[in-house]
Amino acid sequence: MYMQSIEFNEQFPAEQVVSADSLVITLLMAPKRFFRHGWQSWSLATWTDTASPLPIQKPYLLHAMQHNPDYAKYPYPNGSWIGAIEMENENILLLGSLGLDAHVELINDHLRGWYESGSGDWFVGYGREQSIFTRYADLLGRRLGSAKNRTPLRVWCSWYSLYTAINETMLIKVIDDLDDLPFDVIQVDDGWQKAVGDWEANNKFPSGMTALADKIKLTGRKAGIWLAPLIAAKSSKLFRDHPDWFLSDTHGKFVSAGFNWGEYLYTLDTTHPDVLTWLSTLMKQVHGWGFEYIKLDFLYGGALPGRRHLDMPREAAYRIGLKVLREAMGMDTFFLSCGAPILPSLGLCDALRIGPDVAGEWENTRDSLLLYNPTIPGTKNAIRTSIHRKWLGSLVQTDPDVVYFRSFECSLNDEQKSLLQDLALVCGFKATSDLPVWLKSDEREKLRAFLSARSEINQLSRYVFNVDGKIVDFSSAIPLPERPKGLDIIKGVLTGWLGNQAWVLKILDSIQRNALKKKIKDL
Ligand code: 9PG
Repeated sequence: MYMQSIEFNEQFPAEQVVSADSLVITLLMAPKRFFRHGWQSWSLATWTDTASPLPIQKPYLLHAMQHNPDYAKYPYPNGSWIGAIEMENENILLLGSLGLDAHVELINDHLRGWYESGSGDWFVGYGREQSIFTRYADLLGRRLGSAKNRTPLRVWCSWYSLYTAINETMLIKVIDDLDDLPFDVIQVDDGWQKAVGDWEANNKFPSGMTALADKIKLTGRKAGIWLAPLIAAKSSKLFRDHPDWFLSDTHGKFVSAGFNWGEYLYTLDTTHPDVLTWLSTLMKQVHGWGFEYIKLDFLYGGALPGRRHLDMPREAAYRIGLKVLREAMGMDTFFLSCGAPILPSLGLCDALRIGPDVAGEWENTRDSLLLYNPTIPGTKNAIRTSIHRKWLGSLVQTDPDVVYFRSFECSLNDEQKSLLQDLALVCGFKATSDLPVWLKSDEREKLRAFLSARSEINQLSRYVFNVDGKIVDFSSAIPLPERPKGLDIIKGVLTGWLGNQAWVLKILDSIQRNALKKKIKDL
């Protein structure tokens, strides 16, 4: 074990790079605030109050898909690769790894980072927040690379209106209805595939995926598609046919990649040669159908802890898989990674989702208060985490998820909608799922203006930006929910228990699907 320790003092250097398995910085006193950096796109990133550690988020069944699962119940302030603290003079001290498989914790006046296996370099920066993060990003770019494709694309994505209820007829109608709205990409999201793991068109797409891509391309736009190639649902043919391709633990039990679509999820071992061949063939096929914008989702699966065919650190194993996917889809394809571990995805994708999903509501009481879950879809959650990852913008296109212009099927008020739109401008990524038929004529024109404008952005302070001469303050999205009190504690325990039961999630999933089908039928 190669341990290093340094002491923080008045003459601390602005930056240094230290090599160590484990590096401890002894501070002058216990800090009040800690910058917590979540592992993957959806995991919480924010400044937290060290006086009251965050409650463990619920339900536990979803930890693998929302957290760095090994640290989901960690009792001290901690984060993936990065930890920073605020000083009295408003300077920050940042400890960030320059390699993968690293974690940082704060215990009283000790800020400590360690590599899960072996040794690596650490960046230690002290000074003004924005310049320290910029410098850290710069060094990360040199180690891990940065996106080559910097041209921002304006995307219409099917998810946040139609969800899994998409079908060929409906998408063709959307393509027609979008008419001359200035989108560069029409992206088909979840719902076209036979199963998660079986990436072939289902019977809602009888003409097949090539025909759909052709239809999109005829409008002069790129065709985009969603897949989650590293995971598979328990009921998929892939999982049944190739159980030996999936990650298991030391007892030989399959590693859970979470629970979604009413099913348990498992994850491929990206060190297995047959898996890599399968991934490569899949990507070539999807690209061959005509899709030139590919959103790969639930990518965290490839980096979950487990026993692999080749014994290597989990994030290094993930990166092997991601590289194969990237090369097979073609370097000219626009690659958006989502649900992706942040550092291990750098240099291999063009864009990265930097926060949880938005939703047509600001905050959901069940999820935020009773489950204390800041990763579950919701606009406040999405803004909070995305704004704390804006610093990644020099390395990759940062996707804060879609914006809403519609008032139909959306309870966000005008202020919340425009905050989300301003976030898109600040992050430089414009996307929406608003169905053209849902937009009133003034909403459609506002969307057109938003898509057409070029913006001038200036960061004034942590949460305040000058966006085209308008002062935009994201502070309203930052507070974490209040800790439950009184009766809510009991309700929280009960909700957490229910959320942990596969049968409950299965019922919820089928209720949601039926409600959606009904809604879509009226379109
Ligand atoms: C499709 C969606 C969309 C979306 C992605 C991702 O924690 N969760 O339970 C959770 C589930 C789904 C999810 C995010 C989090 O959404 O971010 O844009 O593509 O999959 O299924």
